[in-house]
Amino acid sequence: MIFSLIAATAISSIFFVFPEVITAQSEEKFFVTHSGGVVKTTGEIIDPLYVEATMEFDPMEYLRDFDYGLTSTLPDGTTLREYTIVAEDDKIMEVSPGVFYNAWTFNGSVPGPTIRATEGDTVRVNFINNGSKQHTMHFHGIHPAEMDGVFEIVGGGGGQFTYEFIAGPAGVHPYHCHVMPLEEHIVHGLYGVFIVDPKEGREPADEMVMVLNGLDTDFDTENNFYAANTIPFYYQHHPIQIKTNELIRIYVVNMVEFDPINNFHLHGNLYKYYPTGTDLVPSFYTDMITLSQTERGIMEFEYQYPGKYLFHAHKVEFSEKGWVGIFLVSDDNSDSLQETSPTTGDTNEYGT
Ligand SMILES: [Cu+2]
Repeated sequence: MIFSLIAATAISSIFFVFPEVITAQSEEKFFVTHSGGVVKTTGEIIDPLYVEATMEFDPMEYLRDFDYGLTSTLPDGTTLREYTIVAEDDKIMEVSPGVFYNAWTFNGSVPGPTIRATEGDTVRVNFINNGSKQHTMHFHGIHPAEMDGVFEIVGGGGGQFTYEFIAGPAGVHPYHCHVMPLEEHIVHGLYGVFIVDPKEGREPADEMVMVLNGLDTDFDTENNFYAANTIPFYYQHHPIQIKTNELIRIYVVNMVEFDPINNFHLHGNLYKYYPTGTDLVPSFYTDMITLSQTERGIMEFEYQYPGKYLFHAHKVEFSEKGWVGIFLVSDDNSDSLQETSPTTGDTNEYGT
């Protein structure tokens, strides 16, 4: 009896000493997470009991949210923009009911904030790694080697690094962690968008950011879901409201790993496309672009006719697994469409 009590105490103290060893409701499967914890699952999702921190993400807010940083003027008259970016890992996000995604985040979200500056500005990023693993920030664009975020590894638990460079060239660029294994650090969500506006600016428009992502929810190096801005089917259930005859500008970045290509098809319209956004003259007028890893660009269009239009991957597997959305176009002379609860995705007179 005493021995069994001692044994029970020993077993329970082992459990507390190694809290990563957690048993789910079923013993069908188990695997080792990236942080070394052993997790048992009932199927293809992580048991939420394992969760260290959950996270919320609002794709509608993210869509038009630009971080211009803390702005000041340098002695030479140019603009300094300062940003603070905090990396964390091992958060859990419920991307669809019952589907959990192990998210590693910049400033608590996937994607991280859209960092925006004008060509020639000095960008200073105060990077803090509050994760349990090593991380960095690697910006695409032009900068000195030591600002490339590859060899200057930033340790977890509060490691810091300051990235500073002149913003350029004008265009849309990704930023992402560049610690090995790179694929793992990217697919967990350590990426975001860096927009560099040309000095002369662009024509006023309703501007949006769409990051195309793949979600590997079961760690088998295949994507289980796809999305524009992380949540599968989000903009189908919550159509994006725009107006006729208004210029729409989308900064699109493909961050899908594992699958070699992605694409973007727009219904009932064509768009001007500026690959990488580096030229002020569009290269294509099309309704379909194909994007490989980190390939990106700027799309511009306006709708002539009001109504409901799909946009989605024409790789049908991707659209059927979440990469699909709707533009709800209202007549610029009337607000009639806006009065029909378009944000709920409920059926209305337009058949949403
Ligand atoms: Cu990383």
